[in-house]
This record gives sequence, C-alpha cells and structure tokens, in this order.
Amino acid sequence: MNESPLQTARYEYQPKTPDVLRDNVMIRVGEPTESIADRQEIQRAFPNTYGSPLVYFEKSAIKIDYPQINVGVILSGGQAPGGHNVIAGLFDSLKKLNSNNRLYGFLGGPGGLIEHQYKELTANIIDAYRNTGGFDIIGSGRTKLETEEQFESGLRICEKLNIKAIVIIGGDDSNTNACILAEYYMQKGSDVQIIGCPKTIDGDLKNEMIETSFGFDTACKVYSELIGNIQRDAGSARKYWHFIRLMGRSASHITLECSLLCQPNITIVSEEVEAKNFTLNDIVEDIAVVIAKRADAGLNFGTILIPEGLLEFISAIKKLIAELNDLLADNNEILNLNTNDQKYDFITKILSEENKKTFFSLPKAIALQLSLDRDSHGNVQVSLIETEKLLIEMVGKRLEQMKSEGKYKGKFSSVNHFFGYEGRCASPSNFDADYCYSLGVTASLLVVAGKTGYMASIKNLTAHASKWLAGGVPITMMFNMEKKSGKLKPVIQKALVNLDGEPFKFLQTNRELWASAEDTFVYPGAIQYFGPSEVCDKPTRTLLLESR
Ligand code: FBP
Repeated sequence: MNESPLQTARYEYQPKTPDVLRDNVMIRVGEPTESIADRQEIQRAFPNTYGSPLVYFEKSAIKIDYPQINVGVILSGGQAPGGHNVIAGLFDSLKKLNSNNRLYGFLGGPGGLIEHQYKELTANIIDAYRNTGGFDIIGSGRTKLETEEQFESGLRICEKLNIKAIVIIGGDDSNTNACILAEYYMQKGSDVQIIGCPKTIDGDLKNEMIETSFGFDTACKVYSELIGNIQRDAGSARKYWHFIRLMGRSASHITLECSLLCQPNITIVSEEVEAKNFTLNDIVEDIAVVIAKRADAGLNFGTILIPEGLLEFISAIKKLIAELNDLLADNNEILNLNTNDQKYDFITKILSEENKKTFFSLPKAIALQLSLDRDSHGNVQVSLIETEKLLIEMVGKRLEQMKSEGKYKGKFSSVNHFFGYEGRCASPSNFDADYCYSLGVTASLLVVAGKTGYMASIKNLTAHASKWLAGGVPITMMFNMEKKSGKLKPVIQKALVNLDGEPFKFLQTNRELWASAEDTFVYPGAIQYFGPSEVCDKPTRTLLLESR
C-alpha cells in the first residue's frame, strides 16, 4: 500500500488513555436509572433492560483471570473520524484481558450481522488501521436492525461463532436499535450482550453522561480549516460572499463549533430559527441587511455558515416535511415514478392545501429534494438539500429589490460550498484518537462485566486524558417517544443546540461585531498531530465552553 509519511507516523501514535483503564480494573455499580421522558412507555417497551444502574470503572489491585470470549463489532451509519481506534482499543483490551480472546468484524454495517458477512480482526489488520480515518477496516452501512427475523439471523451467527457480545459503534438511531436488540436477546433468554459506542460527527448524541460523540472534534477542525482558508480568500479578493452549508443533519452543533473557531460574518443556527419562529423570508431579510450594511462600509465580501438541517426548523417547511414523511411511508409508488415531473405532480395532488402552498413557494428543485426517499430510520436526507443555493437565490433577489429602493448600493457575487463528506473520514485528531481508543477499551470492560444495553461513556473530557473517567450508561436512560415514519417509537433523544448554553451565548455576544467589522475572521489552520499539547490535544470550543 502507498502511504504518506504522516500516515506511517500516525500508526505509531500511542493513544492517551485514562489512568483508571491502564491496569487492573473493577466495576462500581451506581444508582438505578430512569429514562429522560415517557417513563411508563419506555419501561413497557424495555422490561428487561430498563432502569439498569450506571456503572463506573475504577483501578483495582486485583488481577482477574477472565475466561476466553469472542466479540463482534459493527460500524453503523455515517463515517466519523476515530472509528478505527474504537476497534483498536477494543481489540487491544480484549487481548490484554485474555490473549485467546477473538474479535470479529461484521462487514458493511448492521447488514453484515444479518447476512453473516464477517471477518476475524487480527493484530496485522488492526495495526494497519491504527489512528487512521474512515470506516474501511470493515465498512459501514445504514441497515436498520428492527425485525425479529433480523434479530434471529444475528443470533444464529453469534451462536455459530460463539460470540458473547456485539459492540455497535453508531449514532442515536443505531444505538436505539442496539438497545432494542439487547432487549430482544434478553427476552429470548439469550446470553448475547449488546454494547453501544457514541459515534457521529453531528455531535447530537450527547447528554449528561455522554459529553460528546466521537468524530465531532476532527470533523469540525477539518471544516474550520477550510472555512478559515475561504475567509482568507474572501478578505484578500474582497469580492465574494461565501455561503457555506455544513453537515449535521438536524442539530447545528457543527455550524456553531465552526463559527466559534472561525468567527464568520453570519451564522445561522437552526434551533434559534425554530425558537424565534423565523420564516424563510425572515432569514433572507437578516442576511440581506448584513450584506447591505457591510456594502455601505465598502465590504462586499463575507462568509455565512448554514446548518444542513435548516429547512426542517422553519415551521411551515417542518409541517410540509412531516406530511411528506407520512405520504412517503404510505405511498411507496411515489418513489417508483420515473421522472421528477411525475413525482412533483403526484405529490401536489395529495398534499393538504396548507402544505401545498409551502411546496409551491419553494423552487422546484428544492421541493423535489425534500421529497426524496427517507433513510432507513425515516430521516430526510438533508445532505442532499441544497439550502445554500436556495438562500443565494433568495438573497440575490432581495438585494435587487433593496437596490431599487435605494437601500443597497453594493455588488453581490456569491460562491456556494457544502462541507460534509470532506470531514467524515479525516485522520482523527489526537483528541478523537485518544477518546475513541478509550471508548473501545471501556466497551471491552462492559462486555466482561456482563453488561448489555449499555453505552460506553468517557467523561471529564476537557481534562488531560489521564484524568478521564470511564463507565457505562444504560441506553434506555436516553430514551423518549418520538414520531418516526409515521409512528410513535422509543428513540434516543437527539441533543439539539441549547440556546441557553455557553457556546450559543458566546456566539450571540459576538455576532454583531463579527457581522460588521472588517477583520474579525480567525484562520484555525490544519489539525496538528505532533507538537505542544495546547495546540494538538485541545478539545472542541463547545466542550470547553460547556464545562465552564
Ligand atoms: P450519522 O448520524 O450516522 O453519524 O451520520 C451523520 C451524517 O454525516 C449527517 O451529518 C449527514 O446528513 C448524513 O450523515 C449523510 O448521510 P449519508 O452518508 O447516508 O449520505
């Protein structure tokens, strides 16, 4: 394989781990837990796994001789930097616990479990992926584990390979299904345990016990490098407005973190849009006003950050999407129609009058993007909706109107960008490399402790890695009831941006200055892997501000 010198050097990087995980470890059992909402419904749905206690790992003077076990691992959903290190941490720790332990990787996501596609992960394979980005060691996929047939098929391969536990590395949806699987196996009297690990660049799998999901740090640093470069270009050429859409599906954590790192002129936060009940026109007006003001100061350039899920947070469009979700769930034939025109016509015939108005108010391309097939978990595929282009078109029109009214004297030239896939497979930052490796080690300890329906948790993440705390959180603790594909279901509650939280408050305090001043841009530069700790190991601004 051809390798860059950096890649070769990164293989040698030794992830930093919490002191508590270094030598012999014992488990401390905490208080029983409750789900964050809808307790009765969740308890009814998860009679076996509901209410399990929190657990913590502590140093121990006693070495335990663990029996030999086999474990399976699955990478689920979108790629996130550090996934390979979760597997490396899991592998190393399993071997340390008993050198005869074996690790099987299921190929291509949860589908590999159902279809019995797997490979044994050996030291040679693991060594070739240490501290690297991507999920290519075993591949990932979005197959949803939901039917009894799938669960039974999974059980058959676990029995065949004598697998004691499966570690599912995924986001909120995948961990929701991990818990459903854990509950099913318990109900069936099977001993197969399921352990989750919190993955997603979106940063929306977090709560009291999960401070952040892995991959968020690296992805935001990659996007921020690119945004910083664009800002340098914008300030040098002084002729373009850059509309930059950033991944993050629903929550605006990525947009907010990049904003804190780069200080762009305008940052749109979906959660704020929803809280203030902004319409699309309100957003366009706000952008146009800033552009006009900067033009008055001779600054016909700037940067605007846009979260990819924005449209879902605008009340009228949210209603439209909800109806489209139900229509798509009930009318499979829409997806089989051959042309976009046929699809558009079909939808307009069955939409309610109120939502039809919104549908027609959008450019046809965007209306069709909103009508695309949902992913296997019922989510709109927001990465395919070109909101930045929609805003450019609408802002351009509004500025022309303002010009005719004498309210705008500038020149508007725009460039559109979408940063998403660029960041998902980047080489993990030291933070993500350390965090992920520690999550893998923690997952192995939860397995040998006999836990199921738990998520590995590493806390105190703004401290030096040696001071991090490790434990396990019952997944049912994170559940609430939500409507998915037209039905109320128990799911892990997504963490949206908290408008009362320190990260958003920091943006709010500085927003006006960043909008109007000539030079407040910050250029974060590339991720640094070698060098002083304050440059290389720094966690996200979001984590730092949240822990104040
Ligand atoms: P996960 O929630 O599975 O981690 O994926 C998040 C994400 O990267 C979103 O930011 C984005 O909207 C989506 O995946 C894109 O999905 P796909 O990889 O299927 O195009």
